[in-house]
Amino acid sequence: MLKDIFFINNGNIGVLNVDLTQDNFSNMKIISYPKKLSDIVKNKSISDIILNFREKVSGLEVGKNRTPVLYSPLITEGINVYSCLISPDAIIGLVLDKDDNPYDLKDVFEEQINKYFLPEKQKIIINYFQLETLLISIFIDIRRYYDEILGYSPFLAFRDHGSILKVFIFGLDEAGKTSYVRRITTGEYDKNYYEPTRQFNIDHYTHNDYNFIFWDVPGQVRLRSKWLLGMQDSNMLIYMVDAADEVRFEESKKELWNILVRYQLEGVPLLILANKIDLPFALTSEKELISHFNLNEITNRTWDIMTISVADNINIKKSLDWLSEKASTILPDV
Ligand SMILES: Nc1nc2c(ncn2[C@@H]2O[C@H](COP(=O)(O)OP(=O)(O)O)[C@@H](O)[C@H]2O)c(=O)[nH]1
Ligand SMILES: [Mg+2]
Repeated sequence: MLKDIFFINNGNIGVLNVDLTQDNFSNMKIISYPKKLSDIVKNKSISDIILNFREKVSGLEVGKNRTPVLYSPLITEGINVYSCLISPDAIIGLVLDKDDNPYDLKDVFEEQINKYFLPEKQKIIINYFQLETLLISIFIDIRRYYDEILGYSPFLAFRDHGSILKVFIFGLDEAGKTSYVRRITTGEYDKNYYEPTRQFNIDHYTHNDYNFIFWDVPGQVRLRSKWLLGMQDSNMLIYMVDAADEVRFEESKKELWNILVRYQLEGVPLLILANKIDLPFALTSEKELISHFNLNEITNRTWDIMTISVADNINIKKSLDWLSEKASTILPDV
């Protein structure tokens, strides 16, 4: 089973220029998901892994044509690592269970690397936020591959076998996205809940035997351009609106339509959740919401709207039922 994915470079993604054969790794940047690499391998082993990488890096031709190079898998300090040099100075690695055969993953790993890290595609990665999205996306794709192709028992202790459905939740900041996912996965709501600074929340939840992975991404203006990247391969979309914040309806409508017109996401079912109907001034009329957001003009997918309150736990289960009903049309055999 794939346990973790990590990325290492010199801490400057804009300029991929570190020489891994140098001794100085003081600026080294490590990103990993879902766990911190240091929690998995302990500090001593990270440096061992890197030493191993360095030995392999020297003499490689990667610097010339910048083509990714898949390393042979290695077990170092009991850790099973399968990695790829994606540029002269950056490595992506998979941490596997000790008994796993890394070559089972060769095809899917190569496919993912080619999808995102061929020289001409590297340009699109402009910051760590995007990079983290990519890592998570690759992680999920490889996990899906384990489940669906290799037939491993599903990850995260899912009760029943079933494929994983990616549900992408977007919407303006403060709409209640993070509270919604937290309500679903923990049953709790706390208006003073302090959201961790992590830029992404990815959580899983099983409902009616369907395994959902919720992607909850930040809605701040400066991050909205990244939505499209994380949405790739989504099975369903949830758009969250703050029904009590009519002042921002226009802005919210614009962001929704920015995504709806993208051809990449055509056909992906959409559920619009109008949240915070516990507040006295919230707009609770579905009809009016539909007209505010021009929802009747959506023709390239199935969609629905629900008014909800995460705070008062209104219609949360109903929204999950909607997701599993759509899931049954995507995965009829589960
Ligand atoms: N009254 C009310 N407040 C809510 C509800 N859901 C979320 N909030 C509050 O709205 C604010 C933003 O929520 P958050 O989940 O962080 O929104 P996000 O930015 O979309 O992730 C927080 O203060 C929440 O406590 C709701 O159903 N009713
Ligand atoms: Mg949030």
